[in-house]
Amino acid sequence: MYALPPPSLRRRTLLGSGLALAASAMPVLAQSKVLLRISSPAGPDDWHARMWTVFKDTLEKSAPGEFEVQINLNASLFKQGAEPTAMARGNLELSTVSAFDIAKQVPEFSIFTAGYVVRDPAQQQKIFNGPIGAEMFKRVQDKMDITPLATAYLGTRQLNLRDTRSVKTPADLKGVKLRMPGSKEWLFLGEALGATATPLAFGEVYLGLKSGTIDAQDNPLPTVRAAKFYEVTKQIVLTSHLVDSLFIAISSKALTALAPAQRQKVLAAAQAACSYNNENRLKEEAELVAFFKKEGLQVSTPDLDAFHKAVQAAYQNSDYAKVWPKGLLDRINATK
Ligand code: KDO
Repeated sequence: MYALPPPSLRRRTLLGSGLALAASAMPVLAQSKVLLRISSPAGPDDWHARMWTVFKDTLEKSAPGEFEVQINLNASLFKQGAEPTAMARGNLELSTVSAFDIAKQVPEFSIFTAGYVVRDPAQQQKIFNGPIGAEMFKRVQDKMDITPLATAYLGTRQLNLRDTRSVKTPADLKGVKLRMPGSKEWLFLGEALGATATPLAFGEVYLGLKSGTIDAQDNPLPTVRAAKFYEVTKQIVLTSHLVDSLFIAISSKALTALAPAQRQKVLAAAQAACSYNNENRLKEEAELVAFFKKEGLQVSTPDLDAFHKAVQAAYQNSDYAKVWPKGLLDRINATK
């Protein structure tokens, strides 16, 4: 697991100036709880929403009475994608950030937004808990003023269609209005899959599918269940195009203001939350095809080779690949 915040932060906070020391003493002097506000677009029934309760409970056990953890779901505090800026400004302490959120400010992180790069959840954990993760998270810290603490497996993204159709290759998705979250990195992925990508916030997807303003959405199966998208769709195509990650991140300002022992406890709570999410999500992901079939959905597997080739070619020929650090793709591929 990711043991400690990367060295640049440790230098600034643990070995740093009197300012850091004064800041770390603040919560005790004030005799008040440290406020940790969390914002997430997830609905309460998804594992990466429930994991925040594990975070809160773990912290309450390791540091009784020291923290006030406020969990805000359904994008009720900040809209989806606005969390990193809010954390950098000190208006929010914690959230989950995606590779897509990061790539907006750290373009080389787009390697993790590319379809069919990360192979499976086990490899994902090895990548982000090893040297690649440490290097890439340092770039995030330096540029974004947030500190990634632990990596949650959001699941493997699949296509979910409002009406049934035969989908074997990307060409079969021509003209399909595929909802993607709202950023150019997400839209690129949707287009690489062969569809017509259209941006929409997560909270509007259910109604978009119901009313027919969109034809399809992509998300991991546990989210299709938790957000009840299966009620308003007829087909799942198991493209498995993205082994998706969410990083629990904390505002670096907030982290710096904590006493060293508190930092460790927050880190341990984030790791416990991710472990809870990862275990439950993996287990559920394995069971859900049967559940969706029972609910009357058609579940099909396309020509995965055709999808791999088309998506990988789209990225290799794009500007995204130009800024990927030299050799990183090979190092990712070699991570077993
Ligand atoms: C989504 O909007 O499709 C997405 O899956 C994108 C993720 O990065 C993440 O924001 C997620 O939604 C939310 O946490 C809701 O599950």
